[in-house]
Parts: sequence; structure tokens; C-alpha cells
Amino acid sequence: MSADTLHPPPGARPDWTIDQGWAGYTAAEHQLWVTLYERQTALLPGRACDPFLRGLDALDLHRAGIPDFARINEELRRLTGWEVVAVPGLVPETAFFEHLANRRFPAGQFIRRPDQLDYLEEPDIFHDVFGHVPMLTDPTFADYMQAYGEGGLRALDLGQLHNLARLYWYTVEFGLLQTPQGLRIYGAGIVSSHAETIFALDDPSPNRLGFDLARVMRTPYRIDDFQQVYFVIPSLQALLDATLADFGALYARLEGQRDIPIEAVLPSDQVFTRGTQAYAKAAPGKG
Ligand code: HBI
Ligand code: FE
Repeated sequence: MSADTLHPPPGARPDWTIDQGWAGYTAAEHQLWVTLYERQTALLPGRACDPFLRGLDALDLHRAGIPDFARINEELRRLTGWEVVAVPGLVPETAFFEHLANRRFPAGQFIRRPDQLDYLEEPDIFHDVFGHVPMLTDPTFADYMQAYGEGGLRALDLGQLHNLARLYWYTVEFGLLQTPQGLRIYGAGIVSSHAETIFALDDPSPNRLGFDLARVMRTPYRIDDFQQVYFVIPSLQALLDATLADFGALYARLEGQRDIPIEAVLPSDQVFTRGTQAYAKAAPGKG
């Protein structure tokens, strides 16, 4: 974050929140939401995990257009005490973790342009609300996200943000869940992306490895292309339990250890898929 992002932009409150201004969305913006929503929900049965699909229904992120946060927050608060707050875009880590630690999910207020249907740099309202918010209706995941926020504030104090960012990336954004029916998606970055929803589960290219906290914190990630590795948790409870670890001791252990190459499979890894990395080899150098 550049220096000038320490101060919220004009119109934003000190905690970086803004009014959603739901009445201000245009018909074209609502229609874009519907297009994105219908394309994704046609794909997700058998791919998104049950807690995600249940959350989508519970919040009635309906097909009619961009959800009004005031409406979905009534149900979300009732279910897990979380609420969605509107922000202009990415906010500084301190504000971000502070919101999560208080069960407030900061969601971009804007929606992408039609020519950004498949990819955009900054999280927009579709990535944030369609991708992240349904999982917040699950009590265990809701607890994990609050614990993550609290851990993030501590990590900032300890200068360990890079480790926490990897944990967020390989769970909240790109995590897979093991179920009796096979691997299912819970990561927002996957579930809000049409192409990556297919790639993450079906493509032979990426590794799919058992989740391990230290392993994830030693593994770099891709910021603007499909992941080369996805980590699989056995349950949401196991993910929550991982936050109970003594992160101070973990950080100390990680200090002296080098990153693990992103395409590597270690002898200690639980291997669900040993990927070909064909996609990454064919699309080198995209970030
Ligand atoms: N801000 N609005 C928003 N959304 C994010 O996902 C986000 C952020 N600021 C910082 C951030 N994520 C990451 O640096 C943390 O996940 C580590
Ligand atoms: Fe996200």
C-alpha cells in the first residue's frame, strides 16, 4: 500500500467504510450482477461446498441484482453476528484486520465493468459479496474469519504479515475442502471466478495438497493467475483449530526456513493431485 493510503479517501469514514448507496446502482450494474450470479450458480452445484451453497440460499443473494447490504445484514447478523460493510476498495491491513476482528466484512462497493467479466485486479462487490459472504453464514467459518482478523492484528505488531497473507490466500481465497463426495470449493477467489472454479477442481495442472499451517506459510502464491497449488482442509473445524496454534512459536520456527518453491511437492505432503504444472509452464511470467 502506498503511503497515501494511510488516510481514507474523501467521503470515507476513519475506518474506511462508506455508505453502500444501494439506490444509486444503475440498471446496467444490477444486470451485470445478475449475469455474473447466474453464470456462477449454474456451475457451482457439485463444485462449491455445502456451507457455501446454504449461505447463498440463506442470504437470498437473489438473481434480481446487487444485494442491499442493509437487507442481507439482518439475516447475516442473526446467523453468525457478521455484517457486510461497504468500502471503496482495498483498505490498509490494519483497518482490514480490525473489521474482521469485529465481525465486519469489508466489501468493495463498486461492480466491475462488463469487459472485466472474467478478471479484475481489485476485489469488487461480486468477488466480495458473492465470493466471501455466503461462507460467513457458517458458524465455524465465521469464527475462523474473526480469529484470522485478531491474528492479523497481532501479526502486524510482530512484522509477520507475509505469513498471514499466505494463510488467507490459501484458505479464505483459494481453499478446497475434502468431503465424502470429493473435493469442494470454499475459497472466495475460486468460487467467484468461472474459469478457476473449473480449473481448481478438474485441471490436471495444479498440485492439490493437504493443508498444513507451516507448509502454507512457506509457500508463495500467484496474484494474477490460476494457482499452481491448492491446499485441502479435512473440515472447517480443522481450519478453525489451526488458528488455536501458538503463532509466535510458529513464526519463530519459520524465521530460519526458506520458501518452498510454488510447484514443489514435498515427501511430507499429503498428495491429492500431483499436478503436471502444464498451465503454468504454458503461461509463464503472468505475475
Ligand atoms: N482490503 N477491502 C479489502 N479486502 C481484502 O481482501 C484485503 C484488504 N486489505 C488487505 C488485504 N486484503 C490483505 O493484505 C490481507 O488479506 C492480508
Ligand atoms: Fe477476496
